[in-house]
Amino acid sequence: MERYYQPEIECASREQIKAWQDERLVKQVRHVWDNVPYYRKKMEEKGLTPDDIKSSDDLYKLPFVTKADLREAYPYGLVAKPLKDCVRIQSTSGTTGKRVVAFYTQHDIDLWEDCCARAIVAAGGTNEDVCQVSYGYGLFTGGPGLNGGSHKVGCLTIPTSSGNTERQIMFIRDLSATILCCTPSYAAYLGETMKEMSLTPDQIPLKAGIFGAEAWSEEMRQDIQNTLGIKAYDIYGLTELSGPGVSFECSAQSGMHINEDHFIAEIIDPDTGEVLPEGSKGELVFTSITKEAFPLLRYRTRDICMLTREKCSCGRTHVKMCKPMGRSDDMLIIRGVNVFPSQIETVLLNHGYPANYQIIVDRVRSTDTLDVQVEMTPEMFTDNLGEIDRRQKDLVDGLRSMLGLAAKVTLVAPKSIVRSEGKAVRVIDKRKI
Ligand code: DLL
Repeated sequence: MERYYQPEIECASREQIKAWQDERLVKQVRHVWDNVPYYRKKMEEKGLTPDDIKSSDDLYKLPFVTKADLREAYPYGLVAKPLKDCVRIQSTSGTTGKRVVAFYTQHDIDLWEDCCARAIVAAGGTNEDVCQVSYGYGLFTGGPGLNGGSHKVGCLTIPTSSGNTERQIMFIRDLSATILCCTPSYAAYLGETMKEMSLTPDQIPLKAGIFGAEAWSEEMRQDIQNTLGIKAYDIYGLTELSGPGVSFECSAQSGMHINEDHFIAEIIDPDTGEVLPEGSKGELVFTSITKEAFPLLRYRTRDICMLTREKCSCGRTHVKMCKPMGRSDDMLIIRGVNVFPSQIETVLLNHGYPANYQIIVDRVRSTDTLDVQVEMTPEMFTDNLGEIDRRQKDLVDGLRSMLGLAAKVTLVAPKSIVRSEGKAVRVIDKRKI
């Protein structure tokens, strides 16, 4: 039987959800107008006052907020509460520029942890479970968010944080952890290591995993489920909006329910900014309607996605988003062709390779090159050059039909691609350097 953390919210009628959104949006717009000069200025530039926003139907009138806006406002420019009311910051890794710093009141943390608790219960978690949180703790939101959610559910929480794989496995086994929270790439690595230790799925106490923070394919889900003997659930979120738990998967494992009592989702055309009808593929935009310290109106995530309100077998009524198909800013343009790393991953996994790969893009004599380095499994590993050649050609064909592009494929020895304990580094684009 499906269980819920907050059934009256998670299974509320669509009318009720709309009523919450209408009321909270109006209040939120007033809150930022009164407290954040940055928002007031942006609204004034569009000729808007809070009176123009009477319900969520008026959302489209508001200006977008982008990561560039956040960087410009760094560090305190978008904080909507006096600092005496703020109790925490979290931050992104800032690999592509200045870090984004998000602020929380105690109330914000409380609601964020509720969202994570919903995800844990949706994955079957109860107070009888032992939940190992192997996301990084600290500035990254993964560890703190799921740690808080796990406490709320009443699980016995093991805050291992990321890294130290031997110790992770020791705790899973010694303390009989039943739920594992980490990035999918780290889950795959843990699975691979346990397999090497000759542990079969029935010797691993885990029953569910809550994996997110990076893109992962259906094929990778099957792989992880099989090696660890668990059900693997997706979870999505971003620092700017709170962290993990903006949306999460249920027993249907077919898309993630967005916590619509806290976030209003839209899909827009990334080029024109126009709102697209339900079911269209486009850029996800979120408005946080309950955040006190760091509210964002129409924040452009850059994640490419689709939404569906089709009835879900789990009984939840909140809109579902598909797995993000890539990021508008992570999309590679190679010889004029749009390529998402997730498409390459699908080809590799469909051909029986593990999700250990690296995509290297370069420019040689004004022509873009795409080199995909893929690890062989120990079973495939051979010094028969003819066999390796055949396998490489197979992948080149698979990639050509998926991408419409010629790629170079290099098969490498098992374990030769560096493993990540957090988000995996899949793409090295040497053209930017
Ligand atoms: O990654 C928050 C998080 C932690 C989510 C733990 C889930 C689990 P950021 O570091 O700010 O926050 O990165 C946010 O990561 O815009 C997506 O591009 C990507 N992302 C997050 N979850 C998923 C997912 C955390 N399930 C950015 N699938 C987002 C695909 C994801 N991409």
